[in-house]
Amino acid sequence: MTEGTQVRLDAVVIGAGFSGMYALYHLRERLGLEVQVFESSSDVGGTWFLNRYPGARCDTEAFIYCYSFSKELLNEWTWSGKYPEQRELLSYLQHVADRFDLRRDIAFNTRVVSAHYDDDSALWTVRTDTGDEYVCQYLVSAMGTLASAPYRPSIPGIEDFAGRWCHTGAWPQDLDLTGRRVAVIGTGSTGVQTIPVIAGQADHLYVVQRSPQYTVPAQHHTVDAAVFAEVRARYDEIWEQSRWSLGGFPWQHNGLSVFDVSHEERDATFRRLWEEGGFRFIYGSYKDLMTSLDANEVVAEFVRARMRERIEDPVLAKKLIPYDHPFGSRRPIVDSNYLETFNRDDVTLVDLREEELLRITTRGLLTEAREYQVDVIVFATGFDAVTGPFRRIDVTGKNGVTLQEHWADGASSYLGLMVSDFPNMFTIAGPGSTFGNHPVTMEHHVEWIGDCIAFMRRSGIDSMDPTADAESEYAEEVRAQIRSTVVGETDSWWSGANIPGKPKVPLFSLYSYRKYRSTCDKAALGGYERFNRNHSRAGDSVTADR
Ligand code: NA7
Repeated sequence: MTEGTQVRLDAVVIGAGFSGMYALYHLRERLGLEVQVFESSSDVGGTWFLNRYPGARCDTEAFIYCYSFSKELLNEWTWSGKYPEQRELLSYLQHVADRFDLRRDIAFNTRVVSAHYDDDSALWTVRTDTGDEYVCQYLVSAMGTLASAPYRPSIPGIEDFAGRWCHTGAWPQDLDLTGRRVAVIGTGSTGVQTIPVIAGQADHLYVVQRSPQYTVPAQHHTVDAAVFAEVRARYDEIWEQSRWSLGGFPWQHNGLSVFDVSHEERDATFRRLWEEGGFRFIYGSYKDLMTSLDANEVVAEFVRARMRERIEDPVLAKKLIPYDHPFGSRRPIVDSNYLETFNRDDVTLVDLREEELLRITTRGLLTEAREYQVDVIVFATGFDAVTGPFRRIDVTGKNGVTLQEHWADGASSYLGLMVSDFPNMFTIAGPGSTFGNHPVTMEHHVEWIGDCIAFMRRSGIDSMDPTADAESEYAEEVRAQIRSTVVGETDSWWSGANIPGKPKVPLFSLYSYRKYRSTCDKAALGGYERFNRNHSRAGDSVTADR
């Protein structure tokens, strides 16, 4: 295309990760729309294209961390083990792109810089950094919640550092850590994954910890093809269970309270789930783990005891085990060999609760206690979740109001799917959406969007956006849900608390995926009653419950 041209489309999708690829497939193949996807990276994959740090691996089991929409795809792809590595996931997504001929509608190395809604035409004008303009009726954000907005804290002195530094989410492919002195700042899911692997490469590793975290062992292992054959035979049941589960996984709690059973029985259940590893421990045990602080403390104590067993030095164990927040009140962490890494002589914990980090020097990190001389600083400091990806785009809705203005006091949307005054803009995993196994929750979002667009086309509706009341009532519902769980006021990226200055509001509904899903389905019943529906072609506008 010649630079500066304007193209008319039905839909623009931003991002070609898991959700953008499915959005393209669904809107193009199932609805017959003309769709264009923009992706700032040079290939598909999103999170799995960008996160290439040592040890990058999915912490959800492979057999349910994949698309379910195509039986053929499920039957032809075999995973190498329980948890797929970044490289394997990227190959899978590349295979999906080829198999469904998705690349022809994806513009790579192209960043969307603005999206403006025009009230009169009810159309969006999308501009890219190539200087081109695209006019479309539907705008779908599939930018993901994390990967496209890495966060690095501004620690004074970084510009003086003589070594190399990087963020885990933008890993330099030429960075060789063999024999180097390395500092990793951050012990969230990413830090916990990369620390054991970097420890095996570096001459000495300094782990800079601000807060200790609970961690559950992954119990990773390779998986025989025969096991996947069994899974394939049960896939209908597995997906159905996952779609109506607590978190998008095919396991359920046992329906009992922690206090309904004896200590021995409880301990046996926890030990069995601990051996199975990962999220089964969180989603497959007792019903009140996430809703009763007393029940949670019983589980937390079990986890602390298991963590203690893995650390040889009791003084170190005290620093690495959390006591100040409920188990599961921050995003659960699944690890392979994390705590054992601290038993090595060439790994040192720098506990920021004991020695404040003052600055970065030319030679490394200066704390209140001493200077740590390093060659490389790795920032495993997370992401500006959910709203971060939108900061790089000028999104302007009805009456010239920008999304940043709309979200100035905290991000909100209706169902995590649509924003009041931003008609026909759909946000996959937007603020207030559910938190769970992403491929499962994302497929539901895409299909909900597809159903909504199909409804609009059937009904001659040009544009739709949720009413302000629907959006604010939904936000209150999400807040109430959070208050009814053990998450409460615990700070983390789930509420935006990890980003200085970001308004603290729940960015996810953390209650139950099953409940969230039926709430979305109900919102569509009866002709999307809580949405403003604009029939401009017929000159007829319906403003719902305002
Ligand atoms: P997280 O979970 O946000 O973890 C970031 C880590 O970085 C965490 O340990 C933070 O400490 C630490 N951090 C952040 N800022 C600082 C400063 N200024 N000084 C020291 N330490 C700091 O990000 P991840 O990448 O690990 O995981 C994000 C998600 O990706 C994960 O949940 C999965 O869904 C995939 P804190 O605990 O806040 O004290």
